[in-house]
Amino acid sequence: MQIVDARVVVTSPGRNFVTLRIETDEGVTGLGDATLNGRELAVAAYLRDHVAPLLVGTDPHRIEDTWQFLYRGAYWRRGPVTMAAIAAVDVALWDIKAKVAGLPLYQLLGGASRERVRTYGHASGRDLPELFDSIRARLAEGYPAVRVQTGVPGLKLVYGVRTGDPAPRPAGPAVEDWDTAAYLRHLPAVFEAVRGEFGPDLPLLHDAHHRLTPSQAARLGKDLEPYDLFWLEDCTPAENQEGLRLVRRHTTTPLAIGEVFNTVFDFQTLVSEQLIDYVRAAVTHFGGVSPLRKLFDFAALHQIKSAIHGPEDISPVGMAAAIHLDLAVHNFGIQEYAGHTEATREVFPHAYTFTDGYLHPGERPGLGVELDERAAVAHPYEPAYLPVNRLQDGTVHDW
Ligand code: EZ4
Ligand code: CO
Repeated sequence: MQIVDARVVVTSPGRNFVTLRIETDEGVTGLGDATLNGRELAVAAYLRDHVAPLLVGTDPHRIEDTWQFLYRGAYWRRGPVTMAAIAAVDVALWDIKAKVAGLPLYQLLGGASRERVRTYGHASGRDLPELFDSIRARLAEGYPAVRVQTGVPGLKLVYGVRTGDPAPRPAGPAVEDWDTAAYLRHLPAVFEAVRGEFGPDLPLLHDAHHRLTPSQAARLGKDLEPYDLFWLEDCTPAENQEGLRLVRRHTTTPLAIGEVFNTVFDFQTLVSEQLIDYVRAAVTHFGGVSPLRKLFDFAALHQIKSAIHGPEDISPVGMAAAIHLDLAVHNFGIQEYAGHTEATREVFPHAYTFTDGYLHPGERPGLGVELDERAAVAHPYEPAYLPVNRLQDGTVHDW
């Protein structure tokens, strides 16, 4: 069996997605997600100009060898553009192998370790009434766990808090504002109110989106302990992994990190010293199913669980790959799931299902996702940026 074509499709059914389609001489095709939010065309060019020509003529069954060839062979290792491109190849090759085997991908990963995949959804509000409505909406959709993001008095636009307006696509990044002291004062009261309204049983998560120093994160974790969070996410930029030692010493609030990481080296200290409880990498940004499976096996040695990144900017192809892994690995924790627009579901018809807050990959051979290229061309690429975040004096802050 040989690869005869590797094509990149960029489409924007509500937001931009980059998809790799690999075709073989036996007519079996595979799909991979290469979407890097806000930098989509860099990955498309990396794949189209540098990777696709190397794939033609090679054996699609050699998944591990192809991964090592693309990773080591480039010499310039790591980085989100490189690893998203390699991820798309890896996932497309797993799709092909599973289709040839006539099995859903999870069967090739060891088979199901559970019946279904627990998810969490996103709730947010500028104030408590809006937040409570948003949590109720997620519960009505069936979500068994909810991530809670809140406005902060005095700040106009805060990460993860929907304004009610349609998603803007400004020419440049939207500017959000930030005040760490105001946030640290406000957040515990919000969780107290949410616990008061929704009771002790509902698993609650919160994403601090890399904004705190280790000592600030330690204080926040401690202040949130009475509200029994499922996790506190990205409490501090963890490029300095040793910084998590301080956070860990001061709080028992569970910690989740890793959606911007792209290799196991980013997790090495965090995992080997058991400084976190959940690894948050995405199939799409971590180089695919092959390396993510290795990360989960490494994490399992330290009682750390999986929690694959799954916001709207992971395409249904990337989501499907995540769900197959979730079903298969023993140390599964939870899956982030934000759903997709109607137009996205039309462009990417898929077998996976979301029922009563739980995902299942379905039984179709391969990933169980298709790309309707006719539907895709109706949604051409639109330039879009992630927001940036500034302090009140104008200084750029982590967003
Ligand atoms: O901000 O995927 O936990 N989820 C998140 C996401 C990220 C986006 C960035 O593209 O933090 O919503
Ligand atoms: Co996050």
